[in-house]
This record gives sequence, structure tokens and C-alpha cells, in this order.
Amino acid sequence: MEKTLLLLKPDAVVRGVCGEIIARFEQRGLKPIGIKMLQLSKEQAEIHYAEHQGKVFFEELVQFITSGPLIAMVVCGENAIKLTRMMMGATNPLDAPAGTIRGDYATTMRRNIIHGSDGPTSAAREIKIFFEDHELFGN
Ligand code: IDP
Ligand code: MG
Repeated sequence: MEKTLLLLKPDAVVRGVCGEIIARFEQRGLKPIGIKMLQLSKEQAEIHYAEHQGKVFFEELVQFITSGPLIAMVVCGENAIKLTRMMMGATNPLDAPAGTIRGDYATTMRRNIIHGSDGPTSAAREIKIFFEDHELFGN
């Protein structure tokens, strides 16, 4: 069993599509073991997106992810990381086919609806940023 961190970004909250996106993961067989709504501080956002520090889009990315509340979620299941990344679709929604979350809900890189950890190391690191051990259930 693998765990991964998903963020339904502020655009998902503003548009009121979080429930249907969460339902997709449940339908697929991934089990949410922790969910919370929060607004990231600039410092937390910079830690979460540390790998992108220095890139041209970094400031815009931090500005957007801190612009309003988001929903953070840990899901658990076999191959959860690969499965959630496949379900999300490409980073650029223009390259994300219909049927993927970004392909169905997003049009721009900046507002691409969802974040998902891209590997076991980043999943472990990112889950710790958002959740204490006692906030995760079914471990
Ligand atoms: P990912 O979210 O698919 O893992 P990353 O490369 O980790 O994609 O980038 C993190 C986030 O930064 C993306 O989801 C997207 O919102 C934003 N981003 C990535 N590349 C660009 C870019 O070239 N321009 C603007 N925003 C970008
Ligand atoms: Mg990434």
C-alpha cells in the first residue's frame, strides 16, 4: 500500500468541484485517510514547492497556491502515486486528455486544479508538511 498527498488547489475550491474530484479517487478505489481545508502561508508554500525555487514561474505559483483555502488529502492504495498522477493528467492541461482531472477541469498551467506527489520520496516529504501522524487514519 502506498500513500500520496493530493492538493485540491484554490481554483478547485472557488469553483466548487472538490467533491466530484474526491469522488473520482474513491470510485477508482483509493481510500482517503486524511482530509483538511487550510490556507497555506507563503513560507509553507515555499517549502512545499522547494524543488521549483528559482524557476520563472515560482513566485506566481506561490502567489496562487496561497491565494485562498485549499483541500489537502492523503489517499492510500496500491500504486497510489502512479495512479493519482495518471488520473490527474499532464501538468499543462492542454496536454491532458479528456477523462483526466486536468483534462476535464483545467485550461491553464497556473490554474491546473490539483497537485499530486510525483514519487515515494516527495510523497513522504509532502505528507509531513500537511498532516501529523495522528491526523491520518487507517494506518
Ligand atoms: P505537477 O503539478 O504536474 O507535478 P510541476 O512541474 O511539479 O507539475 O509544477 C508544479 C506546479 O507549478 C504545476 O502544477 C503548475 O501549476 C505550475 N507550473 C509548472 N510549470 C509551469 C510553467 O511553466 N508556467 C506556469 N506554471 C507552471
Ligand atoms: Mg510536481
